[in-house]
Amino acid sequence: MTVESTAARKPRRSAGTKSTAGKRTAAGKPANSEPELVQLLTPEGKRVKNAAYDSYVDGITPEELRGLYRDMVLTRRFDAEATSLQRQGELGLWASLLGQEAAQIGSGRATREDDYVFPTYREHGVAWCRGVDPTNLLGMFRGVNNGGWDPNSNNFHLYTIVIGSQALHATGYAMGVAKDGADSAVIAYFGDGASSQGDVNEAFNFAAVYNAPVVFFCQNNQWAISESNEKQTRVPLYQRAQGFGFPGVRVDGNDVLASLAVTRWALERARRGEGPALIEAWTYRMGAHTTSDDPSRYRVDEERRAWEAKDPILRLRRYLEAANHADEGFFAELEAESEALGKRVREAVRAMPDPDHFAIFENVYADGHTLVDEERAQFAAYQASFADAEGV
Ligand SMILES: Cc1ncc(C[n+]2csc(CCOP(=O)(O)OP(=O)(O)O)c2C)c(N)n1
Ligand SMILES: [Mg+2]
Repeated sequence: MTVESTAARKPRRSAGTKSTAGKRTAAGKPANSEPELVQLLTPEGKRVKNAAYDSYVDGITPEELRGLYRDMVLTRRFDAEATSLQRQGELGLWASLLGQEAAQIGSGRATREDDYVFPTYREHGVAWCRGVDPTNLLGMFRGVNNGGWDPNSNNFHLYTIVIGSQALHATGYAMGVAKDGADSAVIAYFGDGASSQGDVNEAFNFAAVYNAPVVFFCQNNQWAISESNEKQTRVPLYQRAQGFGFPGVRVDGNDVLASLAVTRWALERARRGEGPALIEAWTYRMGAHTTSDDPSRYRVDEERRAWEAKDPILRLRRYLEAANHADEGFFAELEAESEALGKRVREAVRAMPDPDHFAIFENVYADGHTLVDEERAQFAAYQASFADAEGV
């Protein structure tokens, strides 16, 4: 549903489950009870114990923790630059990841080089972890290419706009991985809104029945454009997995350490042949859906403010400082690195050449196709007609 169709409605006040208060779910729990949220770092930056997931991050070094912090800061900086570039008319559109850095960096850093990632369109942090140059993410949003990178160079598939379809691609790919006898895993990213798509539910079922080594990583950022997640589901999303026959976990998606631990758990069990898992990363889209959206038309500021207090970057910084894992020099250097990244991104975007008119016909079929040849010829004739007009 688009923003236009909901604009007349009153903004809702919170993301609770008030309408079902007092009722009980099929599982027998009160519908308004808080589902268990895996958290290793509180918003205040305190490390809390978790018997089930601590072992996945036990050996993490101060250097690795600083690395996660650096990843999140640089990703946020890149994202802010891209938003500004859109406002300056350099990009046609941008889908910001602001607020979702921990979910993406934690899960992205859990992947192994030979794993394969199927993103949606907002996974700039995961792309960063996979080694995709951030400037490559911008070509499609500038309208100068149809993707921007070779998916097989980093095992990071192209951005997918058709909501939820990549869950099926990932599952099919994972079934192939299993048939090859490889021990790599696949991870599919999608949103809370996508969870309502048939494709995602079909993917869940195929993955379960074929025991495919795929992790479904749902970033529940509370909104699907202007539609709140109350409109997507009557049960917490992670509980859907149970009905398909695989485990589901809700993780604090603003906690990078917890996101890393839970994704490692899910990927490792997939690699061992134990099948799919669903991770619901509980997070918040701090910005607009895209630069074409105006969230003030459908949500209230106090909701955003409540999530600001749970900022993923701030909480890791508090932890690093309290544990003496990072000094002023580290933060100053990172600031300089962010500035340099911003400059590089701005310069790269402005220097992007316009595409060759005929590039659209490439990469449709591996070996070409007569229909595409025909269309190319028609397009060439159309282009040539302008040359005639100019000559008159
Ligand atoms: C099949 C399909 N239906 C509708 C759309 C229009 N659309 C684009 S983004 C979006 C909302 C997606 O929300 P969610 O899955 O929560 O992801 P988020 O944008 O919040 O990351 C919709 C409905 C689309 N791109 N594809
Ligand atoms: Mg969403």
